[in-house]
Amino acid sequence: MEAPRRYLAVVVFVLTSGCLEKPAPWVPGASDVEVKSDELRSADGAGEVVGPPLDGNGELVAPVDAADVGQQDIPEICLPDSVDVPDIPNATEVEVKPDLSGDVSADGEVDVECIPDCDGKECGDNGCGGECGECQGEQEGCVGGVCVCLPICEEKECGDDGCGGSCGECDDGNPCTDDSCDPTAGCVYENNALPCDDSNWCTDGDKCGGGLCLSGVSIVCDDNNVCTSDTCVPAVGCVWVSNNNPCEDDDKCTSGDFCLDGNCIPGAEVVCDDGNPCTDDSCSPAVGCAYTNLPDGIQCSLESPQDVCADGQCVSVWWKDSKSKLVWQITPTGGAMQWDTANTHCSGLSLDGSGWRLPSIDELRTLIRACPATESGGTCNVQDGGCIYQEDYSCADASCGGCASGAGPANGCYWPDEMQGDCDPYWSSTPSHKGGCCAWCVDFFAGTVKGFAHGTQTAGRHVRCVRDAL
Ligand SMILES: [Ca+2]
Ligand SMILES: [Ca+2]
Ligand SMILES: [Ca+2]
Ligand SMILES: [Ca+2]
Repeated sequence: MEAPRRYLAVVVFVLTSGCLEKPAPWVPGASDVEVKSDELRSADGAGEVVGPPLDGNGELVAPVDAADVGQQDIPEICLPDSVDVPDIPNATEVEVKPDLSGDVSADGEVDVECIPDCDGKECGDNGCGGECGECQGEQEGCVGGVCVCLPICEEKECGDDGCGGSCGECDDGNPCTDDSCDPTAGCVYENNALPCDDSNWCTDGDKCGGGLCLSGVSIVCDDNNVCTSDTCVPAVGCVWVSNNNPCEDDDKCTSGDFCLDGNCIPGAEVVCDDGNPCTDDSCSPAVGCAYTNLPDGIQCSLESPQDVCADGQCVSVWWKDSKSKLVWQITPTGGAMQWDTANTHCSGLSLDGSGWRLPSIDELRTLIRACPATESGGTCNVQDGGCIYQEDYSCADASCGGCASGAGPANGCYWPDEMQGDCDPYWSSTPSHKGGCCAWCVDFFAGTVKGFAHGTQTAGRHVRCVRDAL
């Protein structure tokens, strides 16, 4: 702030040339007496101002008559015809000292001395038309009385401004460019390959290329939950919405499992029933339904007591021939065997009870179907109580030879459909020779009635036991 200027007005009255021999002008009071401008005339002994009169312009009216000045013995004052009194604003506050060492210009103007004010300034106007100092630096200029470096940035968008600062920053706001300043070219933006963000939450590994942020790979939103529909929204990322899809609760003993609130809800319990009375039906979550065979021989039908389980199947173990009224073992047991063994096999058989025996040749012939010559009552003459021994070769005539091989009505066999087993010769209990060496058989492959030796035939001689109806 500019220091207040104080003008020390030294008002000097100089006698005109016509008054040189006269005493020095009188100035009221002592040199340290403050005098009001309108009291520049004189003062009496009591300090009263009695100076010479002023005209309307504040100028002294000369000459001054001593009588007008007062009664004191005051030398006559010689005053110029007129003296310009400096226009002193607010003169009541101006200290005026009667120092007569000053000058008065030729035209009578009173000089006012200017005191330079450089307090706290190293440069700039001193307030009196001069300078407080000069700045030395190449780019220095005076600002507020202080020498400061003035940046030079004409036609430069970046780089050093000469004052330790920068003319501007190179920033294109693009993370995919490296921003730098070339001293001559200005800002330079070079593409980089930094990771970036394409503002798409559904992509990952975004990377800069060609100055652009290139999207990375699509993210996988699969939460491995079939009960949520998985989608990706660029502004949000993965979104999982509960659905009502079918699902599997990892329990194979429930079915119709369904999704609810993102969870798989068990459906109805699985009913494990194979409709087979010879299996035990159960369920385990890991496996589901399981069917275990019940032990063989267990009766499996209330209506048909002959039905028992065998290898997990409910089968009839015997069949009653409505024509002969005989009850036959349906499935042969024991395989091929000698005649003696066949007899003991049947007598010891426990199949829905006991009472089994090896059939006689008459009983066995009742099983023959579709081969009239060897069926019961056919032309083949071999029969219990009749022609039975083969020594005379009179019993087994040509008709006992049966029919075409493998052409029977039950899968090629000449027996009822209900029968199971190999289509081979089956032992009867009836001997075919007097010596007891041999016995009659029926070969159901051709419907043949034929005798075989007891112990020499171990292959293909089967047994189907029979008993009477209960
Ligand atoms: Ca992304
Ligand atoms: Ca899901
Ligand atoms: Ca389930
Ligand atoms: Ca079952």
